[in-house]
Amino acid sequence: MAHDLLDTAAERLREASSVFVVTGAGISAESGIPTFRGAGGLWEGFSFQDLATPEAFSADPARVWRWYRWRAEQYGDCAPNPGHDVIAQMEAAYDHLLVATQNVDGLHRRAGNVNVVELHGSIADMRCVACDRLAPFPPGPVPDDPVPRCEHCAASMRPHILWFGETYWPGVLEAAQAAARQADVCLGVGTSAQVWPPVALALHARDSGAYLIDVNPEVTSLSREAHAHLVGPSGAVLPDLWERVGR
Ligand code: BJW
Ligand code: ZN
Repeated sequence: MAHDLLDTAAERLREASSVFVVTGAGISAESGIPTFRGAGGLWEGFSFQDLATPEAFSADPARVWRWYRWRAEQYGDCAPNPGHDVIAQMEAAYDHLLVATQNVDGLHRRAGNVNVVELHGSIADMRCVACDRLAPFPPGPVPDDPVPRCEHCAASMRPHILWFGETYWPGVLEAAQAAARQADVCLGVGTSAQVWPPVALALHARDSGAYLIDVNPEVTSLSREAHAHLVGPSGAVLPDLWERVGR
C-alpha cells in the first residue's frame, strides 16, 4: 500500500471533527462471520431470493426462520475484532461520529459504539408481520414449528431484518444522511458496495465535502470513488491507521 495514502488519510482523520462510518459484512469477517458475496460468502450456498425477500418469507416462513436461527447461533459465538474496537475508540475521540452499519450482528454496540444506525435491522429482534411489535429473537434450538407467534395478535413473527425490495424504516436513512452531510471524513469499511442506498450514503458524504476513505482487501465501486483506498483486512488496517492518527 502506498504509505503516503495511509499518511494522508491519517492526517485527514487527525484534523476532522465529524466522522461518518459506513460498514458492511467485511468488518465482521475477522470475527468469524461469513460475508454475503465472494468466495465462502453466504450467497454461495444459498440464494437470497429464497431467503432474504418478503416473497420468500410468505412462501415458506419456516425455511426462512431456520436460516436465521442458524445465523443467530453463529453470531452468538462471535466477538468484536480489532476493527470494531478502533471504531469504538474513534467515537470516544470525536464530537460527532455516527456508524451506519449494514450488519445485523450487533458487534458495533458490543464494541462500545453508541451512535449506531442499523440500516438493515438486527438479528437480536423479531417483529410481528401484522402489528409491527418488536420482541427479542427467540433463543435456543429450532422447535418443530419454527415460526413464533405474536403475543398480542397471534400473527407470525419475522426476523427484524430489512430484506431486498423493502423500504428503509422511517428516520433511519435521514439520520445517516444528516451525518453524511456534516462529515469531514467518511470511512467505508468492508462493503462490496452493491446494495443501494447504503453506498449512496458514502458518496453523499464525499459529494458534501468529506474525504472518503475505503478499507477493503478488494477493489469495489466504492474504493474506486474514494480519495484513499486502504487495501487489506480492516482488523489490521484500522489499528494501523488509528495509531498514525494518534488522537
Ligand atoms: C473485508 C474483509 C475484511 C472481506 N476486512 N473487508 C438495481 C440497481 C440499483 C439498486 C437496485 C436495483 N434493483 C434493486 C435495487 C435496490 C436494492 C439493491 O441495492 N439491489 C442491488 C443488489 C442490485 N436495494 C434494496 O432493495 C434495499 N431497499 C431499497 O432500496 O428500498 C427502496 C428505497 C430506497 C431508498 C429510499 C426509499 C426506498 C434493501 C436492501 C436490503 C439488503 N438486505 C441484505 C440481506 C438481509 C440481511 C441479512 O440477512 O443479514 O443485507 S442483502 C445483504 O447485502 C445484507 C447486507 O447488509 C448487504 C450488503 O452487503 P455487504 O455488507 O456489502 O457485504 P458483502 O458480502 O457484499 O461484501 C463484503 C465486503 O467485505 C467485500 O467487498 C469484501 O472484499 C470485504 N471484506 N473480508 C474488510 N477482513
Ligand atoms: Zn402482532
